[in-house]
Amino acid sequence: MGLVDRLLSGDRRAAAQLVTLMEDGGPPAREAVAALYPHTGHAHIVGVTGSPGTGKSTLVYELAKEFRSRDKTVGIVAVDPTSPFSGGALLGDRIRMQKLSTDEGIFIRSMASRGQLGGLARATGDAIKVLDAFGRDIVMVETVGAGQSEVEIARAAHTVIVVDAPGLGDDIQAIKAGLFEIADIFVVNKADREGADRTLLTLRMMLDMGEGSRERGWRPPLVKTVALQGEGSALVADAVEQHLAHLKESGQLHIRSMRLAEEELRRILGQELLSRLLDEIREEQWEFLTKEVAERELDPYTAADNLLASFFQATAGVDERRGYES
Ligand SMILES: Nc1nc2c(ncn2[C@@H]2O[C@H](COP(=O)(O)OP(=O)(O)OP(=O)(O)O)[C@@H](O)[C@H]2O)c(=O)[nH]1
Ligand SMILES: [Mg+2]
Repeated sequence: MGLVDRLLSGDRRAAAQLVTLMEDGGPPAREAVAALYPHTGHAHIVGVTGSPGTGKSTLVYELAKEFRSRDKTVGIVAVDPTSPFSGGALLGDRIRMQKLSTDEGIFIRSMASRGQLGGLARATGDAIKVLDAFGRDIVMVETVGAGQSEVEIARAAHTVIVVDAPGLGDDIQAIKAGLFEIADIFVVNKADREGADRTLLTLRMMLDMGEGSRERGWRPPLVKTVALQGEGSALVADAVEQHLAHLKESGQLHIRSMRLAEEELRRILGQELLSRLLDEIREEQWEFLTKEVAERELDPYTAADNLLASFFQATAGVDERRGYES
């Protein structure tokens, strides 16, 4: 049986192998995506993002337990799970993950960020497809909300939870970086710490000023949690379910799916075009144009135009030849 068939029959090892395949990318990954894609589109994708160390992993762990108690199966993709900021958290993550992984209804996987152009967003998007096809009801994606590709990953979810916490210095600072706008649910974690109410108030004020709230008819709820004690995680799970219900009832689930499909298609098209174009350019031509630009003989836009023109000429030539053959 092939990997994808094994995945569809519920084989966890196949799921793990497929995620690895997605990390590696290339033609085998594309073939696998083509085979499993018709089986996706059923999971509720939940992005969990926020500044480093706010308690995202701890909350994801608690949410996973909560959803399991509601008879939902859970997949977790943690992107670059430990930032240098919270240092020792990795061990805690490992222990938590181990506890969870004895439950067949939970599948956890962390993604290595490989740093190639667009690679992380692609690999994570494809890993989510694996867990979706695997039949998980909910797929949570944890990413640190710093950097464009992480925000992009979080945005590619049906429901986005932004986790904030007191004691991160400037509260507004903590939720800048484009995070406020993408939140469907705000969690103020570490409510046991001083300053939690002030963090909550700041967020509420920003919401009242009409910032954020990306969809009509949905005001992002603010939920206080002490994830470390599991306090408030049921309320967050409620909010996640309410948001999905809202997306369905308002017809926005369809709109959002269309938007996500379009964004993914654009991203893939851009990468494909670029890599094919770079393949097509002859070494001498590349060196020549680089030198021209460096020496101010040619501006970079005109150089890029030249490259594009010769690329399309070359590919048009290929099509013509094909046309003659057939
Ligand atoms: N006091 C308190 N500490 C918490 C709470 N939730 C998490 N922590 C602690 O905060 C630290 C960071 O928690 P993580 O869950 O690893 O945070 P994270 O956002 O996943 O961190 P990164 O993935 O590294 O960005 C850990 O030491 C947790 O034990 C909470 O509700 N209260
Ligand atoms: Mg984490």
